[in-house]
Amino acid sequence: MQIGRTPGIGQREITDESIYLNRRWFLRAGVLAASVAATGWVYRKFNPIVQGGESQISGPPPLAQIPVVTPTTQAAVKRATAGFTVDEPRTSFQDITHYNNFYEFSTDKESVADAASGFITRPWQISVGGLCRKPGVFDLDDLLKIAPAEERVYRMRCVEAWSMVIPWDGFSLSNLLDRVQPLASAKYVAFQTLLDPHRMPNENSDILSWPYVEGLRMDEAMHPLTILASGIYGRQLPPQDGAPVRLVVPWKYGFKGIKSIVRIDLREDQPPTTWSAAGPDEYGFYASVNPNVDHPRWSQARELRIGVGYRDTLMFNGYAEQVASLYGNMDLRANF
Ligand SMILES: Nc1nc2c(c(=O)[nH]1)N[C@H]1C(S)=C(S)[C@@H](COP(=O)(O)O)O[C@H]1N2
Ligand SMILES: [Mo]
Repeated sequence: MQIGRTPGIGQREITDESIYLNRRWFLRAGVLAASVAATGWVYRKFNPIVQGGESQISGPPPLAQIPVVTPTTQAAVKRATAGFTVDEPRTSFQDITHYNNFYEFSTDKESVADAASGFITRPWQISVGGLCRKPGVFDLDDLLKIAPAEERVYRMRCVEAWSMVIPWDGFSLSNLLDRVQPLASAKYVAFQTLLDPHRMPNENSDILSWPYVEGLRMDEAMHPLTILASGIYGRQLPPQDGAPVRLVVPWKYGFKGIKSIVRIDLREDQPPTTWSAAGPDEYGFYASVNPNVDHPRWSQARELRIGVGYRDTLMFNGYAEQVASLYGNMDLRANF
């Protein structure tokens, strides 16, 4: 790891989703204006061979079919996608893929990449079941087709007080959950990593109990910020980062982001989680990033941003605006 190194990737390369969206709306508004002002001219200019009759090349849709862009719809889009990207330098691909926690392979962060390099993740299946109308076993390729992958640039804050900014590719977990049609009795979602000591050598040890398991409350699981990630920087997720599919919940400590998922279950009761079973006084079920609630052995007020330096930790890791309402009447100290 190169702590304190100047960030390899500068501000210039950060795409601000809100700018992107505004640009898209602007382009649509432009099409609208052009079709009002000069429909015939625009299309004749770009499709010069089309001269009357039934065109093979379709012209502009009738005005009535073009959604009218109002300030209200722009605001709705902004609200829905708030938090999908962050205006902070992205951690380098090298650091994201060579400073990892994945205890099934190694407890030494800088050795995980090597230890996991031969991990084969095809074929791969994920079973989704429990309290739902349409349980199923998904082949990886079918699962990845449930929704198009989007880039989500999230802060990642490990409970150990280091952090990164990672451009994930993935889609909201809600897409998958909607597909299996949860029953009203489903209040929690449980996740499980592969159990295969031949392929995950540390599963032969008892440093943790295996398989690694995690869980979310249903509303947390359905929140648009919660994603299943299958890529980083537009490339397939490397084994050390949780190939082929892992969970990312950006307002919670990194250990909630369970890797190499094989099973998802909807249930009525709060599921057990690996780290809170290993250290119930140190790691809670909720594990929302909170600078005001220290870990028993260290402060959570600050963090080391890998490749950048120390900085203050933000409430809900900077996603308070999006998620604080999920915890309106909860004591965050008791439910750490
Ligand atoms: N199955 C599994 N998932 C896991 C872990 C693990 O050891 N096993 N470590 C967690 C921890 S503590 C963190 S901080 C993140 C690290 O993700 P990264 O290595 O991709 O940065 O993965 C989480 N998911
Ligand atoms: Mo972590």
